[in-house]
Amino acid sequence: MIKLYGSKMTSAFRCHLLLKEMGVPFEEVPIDLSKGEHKSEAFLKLNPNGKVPCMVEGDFILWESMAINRYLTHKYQPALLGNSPEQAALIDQWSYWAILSVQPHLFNLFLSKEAAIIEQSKAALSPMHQILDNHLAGKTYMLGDNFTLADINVGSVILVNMLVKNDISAFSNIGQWVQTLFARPSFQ
Ligand SMILES: N[C@@H](CCC(=O)N[C@@H](CS)C(=O)NCC(=O)O)C(=O)O
Repeated sequence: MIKLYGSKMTSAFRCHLLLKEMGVPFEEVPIDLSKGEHKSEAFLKLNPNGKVPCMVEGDFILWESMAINRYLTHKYQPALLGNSPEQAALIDQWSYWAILSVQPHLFNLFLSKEAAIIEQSKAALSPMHQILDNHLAGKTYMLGDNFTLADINVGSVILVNMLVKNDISAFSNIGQWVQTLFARPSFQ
């Protein structure tokens, strides 16, 4: 049985979403960050970075949420990686974009109390949301008609806007896509 360390309120969220989407059974191992459980000796043996998520399947240990999601998809539902090398590459492109370019600014909105940092992050996010909104025009999902791992990986980042109460209602294509995602049992 797969063990997933980290709660849904962390970067483990996208791994939870994917496992639910694929219907793969797993055990959620809560790691209380407020109690420093991610820095415990036992957890550092699994992930020396002291961060969640971490996945353990048998004697295979994997950390970094995007790597975990790619592994799980490849193993359990490769159709979610699209139907060509090009589609798989586009899934990677959007996944890296979301976690490397977008997420740091959303984390700033979540963690920072400094008005200047918050304003800078909001200003940086706006053109990125515009890029995504333009991309989603006329599409149901990130890659077109079919739901793929890109929807989970990018969706899990974009939904942080709701958590930090960053208004993205001006981006109507993103809004429509988010509603489509929310209709899926895994996202519910
Ligand atoms: N790039 C990593 C980020 C992991 C990460 O930053 N996790 C946070 C929770 S969202 C964490 O464990 N923070 C604890 C710490 O940094 O001490 C991933 O996507 O897995």
